[in-house]
Amino acid sequence: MDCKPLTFFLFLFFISLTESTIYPSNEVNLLDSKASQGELGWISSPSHGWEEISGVDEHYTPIRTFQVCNIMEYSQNNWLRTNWIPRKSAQKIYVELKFTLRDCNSIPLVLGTCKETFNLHYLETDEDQGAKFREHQFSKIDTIAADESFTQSDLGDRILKLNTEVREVGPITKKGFYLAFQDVGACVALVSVRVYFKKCPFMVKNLAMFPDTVPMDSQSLVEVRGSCVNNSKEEEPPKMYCSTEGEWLVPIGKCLCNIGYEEREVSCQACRPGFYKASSGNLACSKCPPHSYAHQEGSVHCDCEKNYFRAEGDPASMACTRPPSAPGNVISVINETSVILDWSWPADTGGRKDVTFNVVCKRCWPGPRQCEPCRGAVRFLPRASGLTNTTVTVADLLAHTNYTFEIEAQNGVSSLAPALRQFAAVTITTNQAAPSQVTVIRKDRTSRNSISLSWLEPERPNGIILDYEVKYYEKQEQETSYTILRSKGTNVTLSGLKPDTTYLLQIRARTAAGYGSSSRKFEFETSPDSFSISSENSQVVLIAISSAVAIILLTVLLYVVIGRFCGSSKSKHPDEKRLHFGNGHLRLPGIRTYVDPHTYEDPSQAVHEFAKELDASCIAIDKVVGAGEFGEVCSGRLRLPSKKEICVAIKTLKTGYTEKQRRDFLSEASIMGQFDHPNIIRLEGVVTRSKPVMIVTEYMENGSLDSFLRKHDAQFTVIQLVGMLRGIASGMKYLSDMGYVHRDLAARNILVNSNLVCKVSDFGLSRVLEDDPEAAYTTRGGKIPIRWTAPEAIAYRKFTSASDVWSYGIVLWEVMSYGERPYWEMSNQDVIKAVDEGYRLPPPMDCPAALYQLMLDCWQKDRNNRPKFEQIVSILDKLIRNPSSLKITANTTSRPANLLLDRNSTDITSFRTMGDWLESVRTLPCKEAFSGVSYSSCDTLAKTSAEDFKKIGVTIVGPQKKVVSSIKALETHTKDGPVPV
Ligand code: ACK
Repeated sequence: MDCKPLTFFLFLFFISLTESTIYPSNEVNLLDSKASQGELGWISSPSHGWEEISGVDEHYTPIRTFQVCNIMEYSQNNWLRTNWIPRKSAQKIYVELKFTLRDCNSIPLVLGTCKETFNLHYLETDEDQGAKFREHQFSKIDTIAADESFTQSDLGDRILKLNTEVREVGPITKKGFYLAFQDVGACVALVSVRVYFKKCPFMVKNLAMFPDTVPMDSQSLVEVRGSCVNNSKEEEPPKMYCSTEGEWLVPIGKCLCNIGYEEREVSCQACRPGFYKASSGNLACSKCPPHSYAHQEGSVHCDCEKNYFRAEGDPASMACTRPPSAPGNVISVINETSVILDWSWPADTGGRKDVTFNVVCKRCWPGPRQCEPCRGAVRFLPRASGLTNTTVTVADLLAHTNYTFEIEAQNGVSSLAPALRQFAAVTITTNQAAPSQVTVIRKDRTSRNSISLSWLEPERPNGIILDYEVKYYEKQEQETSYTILRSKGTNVTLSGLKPDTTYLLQIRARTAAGYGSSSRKFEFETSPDSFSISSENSQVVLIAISSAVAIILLTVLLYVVIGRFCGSSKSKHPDEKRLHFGNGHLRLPGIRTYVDPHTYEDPSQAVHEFAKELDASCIAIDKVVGAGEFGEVCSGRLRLPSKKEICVAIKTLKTGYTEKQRRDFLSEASIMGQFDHPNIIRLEGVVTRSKPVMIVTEYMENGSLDSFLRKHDAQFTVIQLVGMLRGIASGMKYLSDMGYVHRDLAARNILVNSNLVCKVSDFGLSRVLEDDPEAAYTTRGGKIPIRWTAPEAIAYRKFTSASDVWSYGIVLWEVMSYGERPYWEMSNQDVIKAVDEGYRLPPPMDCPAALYQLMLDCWQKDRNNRPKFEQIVSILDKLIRNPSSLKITANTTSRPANLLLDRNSTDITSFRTMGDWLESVRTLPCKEAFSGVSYSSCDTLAKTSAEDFKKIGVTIVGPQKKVVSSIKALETHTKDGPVPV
């Protein structure tokens, strides 16, 4: 029977069953029969055995198959040998056979011996042996049986079952090999033969590249080191194992993308512009944070925009930041020598949270850049720098001193941008403050009846210490009765004490600002009374006592004689004034001192201590006479129960006042209420318990002295004027004795009553700063009535009774010139400059030389050389008693006399007579009158430029004109006779 039709069928069915020819990536084909387009050219032996048949698959791709079906004959041994297959790098090969096999039972009338298997053989050789084929050289790999065979009915159903068998062969050591298929009587169609070996294919794992790797033939794995992809680096050496099955196993270690690169599709790619990557790792690149940029690819960081910075330690992911703006709204609350500074958070923190504040303290003087860092023990609470809160307390400043505080907000980038740093500044002037405590007291000597003590000045005197108050009492008396001593020095002897007694003692210092707090109580004991006389030494003791008595008597006698001889009525300790108090009350009258209401914790307590509370129903307001800083000033009447009605001036506090305004307003009463003198305006009382709050004083019919004099120009006799001046000096003496420094003594602050009695007025703590329209801000920030103020008070706020004396000299000038404005229209700056250079106001017209001399004495640069008020009073008294002394005038020409006098070249004190004075002035060359500007004649002075006038401190047009006109007058009068100065 011809078997061709059968093979035909086999083939027909076969093609429809062809599988896809996509192989796993880890399989490398050495032979694939399906891939062959033409004849395979395998050797078939015998030639009528295996037969090569061509066909097409479902895609019409030609394929080659071999089949054999010699089942009708006995003893079949048909061989089919492949071509030589190079081994390449294979160690173990795989043979995949696809075939169909006919079920012997399904074939009717089989004549031979039908088989359902065939054999697979191989032969290794180093070279192709061509057509030479010898069966015995081949080694059998296996007998191949079909898993699925087909029957005739399958053919009818057109279903053929394709078998796939795979056999491993190895290790192969020679360069190539052959495969051979031995048929021993089966009906088989070899549809495809594929020979391949396995490998672990190239792979990128964890950014490491692993090359193609052929596994070992044995069971062992091949360890393969990976290499990092471009732009990455090993974090841990990357490795993998290649299994015999061509699979990568157990990846270990990894590579990380370099900084500036991110992992993208198993490679490391540069960050795009606008992105950065600061650390290696497999993170993605990040977008540049605010206020930064990265123009380049592969950026490892973003640069900050202009004026933005990154502090050390700022992460690259943080926005660039800038220094904060200045703190705002600085508020200072001054309490004597401490100040609480408070400010608000800067409007712009620069984008950071680490904002802190630094406070710099500078002590300032007038003039440009006249500040220097605060030295000494200025204390900042909690500290000066690194403040996290918006407040600081600065303590232990000097009293009456100008300070500037610079508050800078800082953040982490401030140090990188010094040019952008900003600060807020506040200038303050400390108040006067009482001295600090006396802390060190030493016992120098003790006897039965006395103790000598000395002590150290308080650490912070806060001014000139006027005296010390020493208070002592017997310990057992429990302070019900005590004695007070005053001492100008820092030592004292307590005498008249009881022997063998314990005393307690406290000391406190006093300045113009009042008393400081008392020292702690020190305990001292007098020596015991050891003079008990025994019988055997009574004689010795008697002699000793008689000698002692004799010595004492002699001493007393000497003291009296010397005292008489010197004509001195002074006590042994002129500085000490002793007051005795019993049950806490004043026993003997002594010197009272002014108490600064500020030293009271509660200022309203001070008002009620020094001022009487009046019932508003006792006051009748008549009319408004003027306006003050706090409200209207009215005239009216006060009728107290069982007292005569009197005229009063009533100062009111306008409604809507703040607590501070109320305090400041009433502080005037607290001060005025402490004074009792005919030349000090008398306080009648205050109304604080009903509104409006009022201060009631005696009524002064003629109002303030300056306007009164202007109203009555040239209407008084010199004696009348001197009488007024004497009153003012007397009032001022009283104030200075009380330890009160007025600071704003000026004719406008003197009131005149109907009897022409002048009284000093205008007290109060803030008045000098706020109330006086004449007060001007100095460069140091304080407000000072420049024209009336002594240079040292302007320059460094040294306000003392001596500076009040300077002001008194100006009042003297105002009085003698009938209310002329001191220094006319010169600017404050020019006044300061001129006075500093030694120029002084000239004598007013018709001013008695003695009074002008007194003015000049009051205007001595060295305040120690100025007369005391006590001396002024006595000089004026002498002038009043001797009116002829007032006849010598300092000039005789008409007013105004506008030239300032140079004290260096014109000494008025040398003019004993009017003739002297006139002669001196007549011969005084202009260049001497104007030191610093050289003039050959008064002619040229009249033509002098403004620039030259500046040199002598005259800068504004008004005074310059006046000066020039006076110079012209000077020329004229020099020729004619009388000379204005
Ligand atoms: O120059 P005068 O009339 O006098 O205008 C002012 C005004 O009030 C504002 O201070 C006047 N004045 C102040 N105190 C008194 C007083 N005790 N007696 C009379 N007038 C006074 C001052």
